[in-house]
Amino acid sequence: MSIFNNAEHYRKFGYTIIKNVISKDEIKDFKIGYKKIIKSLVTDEIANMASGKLENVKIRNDIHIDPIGDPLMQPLLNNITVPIVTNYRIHEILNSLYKEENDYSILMSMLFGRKSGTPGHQDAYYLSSKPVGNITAAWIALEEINENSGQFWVLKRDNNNLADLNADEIKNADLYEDFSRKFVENQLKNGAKLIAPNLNPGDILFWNELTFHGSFKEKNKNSSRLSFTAHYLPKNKILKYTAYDNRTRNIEYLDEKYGNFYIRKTSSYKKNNSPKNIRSYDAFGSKDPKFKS
Ligand SMILES: O=C(O)CCC(=O)C(=O)O
Repeated sequence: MSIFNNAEHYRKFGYTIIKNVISKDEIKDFKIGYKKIIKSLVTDEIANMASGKLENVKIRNDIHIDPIGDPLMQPLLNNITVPIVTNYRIHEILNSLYKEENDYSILMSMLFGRKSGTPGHQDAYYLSSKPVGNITAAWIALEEINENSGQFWVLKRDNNNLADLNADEIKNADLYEDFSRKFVENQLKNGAKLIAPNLNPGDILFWNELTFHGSFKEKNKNSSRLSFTAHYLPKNKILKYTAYDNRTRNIEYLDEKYGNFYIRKTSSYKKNNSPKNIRSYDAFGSKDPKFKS
C-alpha cells in the first residue's frame, strides 16, 4: 500500500498498518539500550499501568511485565524511547493522515513488555480532541508480535462515530467496559471485523481515537510483546479530557521539543501529588483503561 492509500484506508476505517517504519538499526539501538537498563528499573518507582500505582518495575527473563507509563519522561528510559516515538517517518505519516503539515504533541505513551489483554475501548472515552477524532495513536512493534504474545486488535467498521453512552457508562469505567464488549460483539455480528495483525519489529498500526481497540491475551506466558504506544495530537487542535464532557485542556506542559514533536519533561506521575495512585487526569482524562492480564 502507498502512503496515500494508507491515509485513505485510515480515513475510511479508522486505522492503517504501515510496515518497516522504524528501521532495523533503530530497533537494534533500542534493544541494546533496553537490555542495559532494564535491571536497574527494578529499584525505580515507575508508573505501573496495570496496578495503577507507582511501583518498582517487575521483570521476568529480563523483560518487564506490566506496561510502563510515561516511558518518554523516565530518565533511564528516555534516551531509547524518545527517538522511536519522535521518528521523522512517523511525522511524515501523521502529516499524510491529517492531510496537512503539522507539529504534534505526544499525550500519553506506554511501553509494553509482557502484559496483554486490554479490554476494548475508544480512546475518546479517556482522552479526546476538538473537533473529536483528531487524536491518532500508534502501536509500534519492537519485536515480532503474534498470537503467542497477545496481538493488538482494532474493530474494522465504516462509521467510527463516538459510542452513544448513558450517564452511568460515562461515569463508571466498569460499566463502560461491559458496554464496549457488547458493542464489539454486536458489530461483529453485523459485518464488522476484528483485525489483529502479526507484526514485525518496526511495523506500526495507527488508529484513531474513535476506533474500538484492545488486545488479546497472550497464548504463551513466556512470550513477550515489547511494543510502544503513543497518542499524537496536531498542535493546531484542542485537547479535551474526554469526548463526553466539554472541558478542554491546556497543554503548555508539553514543553520539550524533539524535531516536530512536543513531549513533557517530567513524568505526570508525581509521588507527592498522588502518592500511590496514578489514576489521574494527567494521564488519561477522567478514567483510565485497565490493563488486564
Ligand atoms: O496493547 C494494548 O494492550 C493496548 C494499548 C492501548 O489500548 C492504547 O495504547 O490505547
